[in-house]
Amino acid sequence: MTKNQALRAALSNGRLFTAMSAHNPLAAKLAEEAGFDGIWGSGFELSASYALPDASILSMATHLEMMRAIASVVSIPLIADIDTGFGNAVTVGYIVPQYEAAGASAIVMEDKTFPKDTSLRAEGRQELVRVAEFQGKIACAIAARKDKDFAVIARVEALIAGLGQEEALKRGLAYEEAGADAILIHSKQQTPDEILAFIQAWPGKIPLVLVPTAYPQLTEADIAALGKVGIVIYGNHAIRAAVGAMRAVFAQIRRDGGIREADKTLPSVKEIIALQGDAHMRDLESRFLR
Ligand code: SPV
Ligand code: MG
Repeated sequence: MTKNQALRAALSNGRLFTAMSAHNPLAAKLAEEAGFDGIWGSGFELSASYALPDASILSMATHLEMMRAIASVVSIPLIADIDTGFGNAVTVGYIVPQYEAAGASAIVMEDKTFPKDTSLRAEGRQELVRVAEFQGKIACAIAARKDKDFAVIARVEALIAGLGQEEALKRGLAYEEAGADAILIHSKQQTPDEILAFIQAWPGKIPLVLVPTAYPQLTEADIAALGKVGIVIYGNHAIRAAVGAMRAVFAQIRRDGGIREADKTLPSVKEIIALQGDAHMRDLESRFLR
């Protein structure tokens, strides 16, 4: 089964697919090692890793190259976060084949205006494009894909923009009609109520995708029991884990005036060399270095 087929199957087999965020290939490898079904190529994480806001500041080329690097080191599907599609429907028609060629198995495109603001920022600028315009962007993404198993996931930001359930449901259905393979419905409410109300009311035939960052109480078992959700994305846990771990170790080294104590808590250099793909290099060395 190809990576695209594995993700496609997840959208129809009724089993919840779990995707962990990554901002570089090493994080993606660790997510695969931990047993996640796929990788979320998060724009938020990549922006954060450059210490920049997630607000259409990094270029498409920067994101695309990171997706290529991630896809080349993992054997699980990569879902690429293409934000607003970096432009209009015509732009989308050019970038989708590039993401597909880079090894992504799906794109998620959101119905916000370009330049976007990140969804979970307090008082962020959340403006949506017209429904017809976004339907055109989805239809163009579908027309542009080469492999029919490459998934086009439409992301509804109506709840993030405070436009309410009716608008969110209307947009979800309009995007399904335009050909989307799944609907990512995003919410920044700190309880699952808003998202649960949407899921209960969702009349569409295609599965939903959740990013429960703001409402972490909802477990995978809870989500699976709802029956309508195909994918859960953990949106920023790699970068937050990295920030927490680096802060703690850096502070300890400053406190101790040296690395002796901190060293005991860290993965060994040998472990990092293994993660760099040492086994493959040793194989090449033994076979071809003459
Ligand atoms: C991302 O991880 O880049 C996302 C999810 O799009 S969120 O940051 O919650 O909008
Ligand atoms: Mg994003």
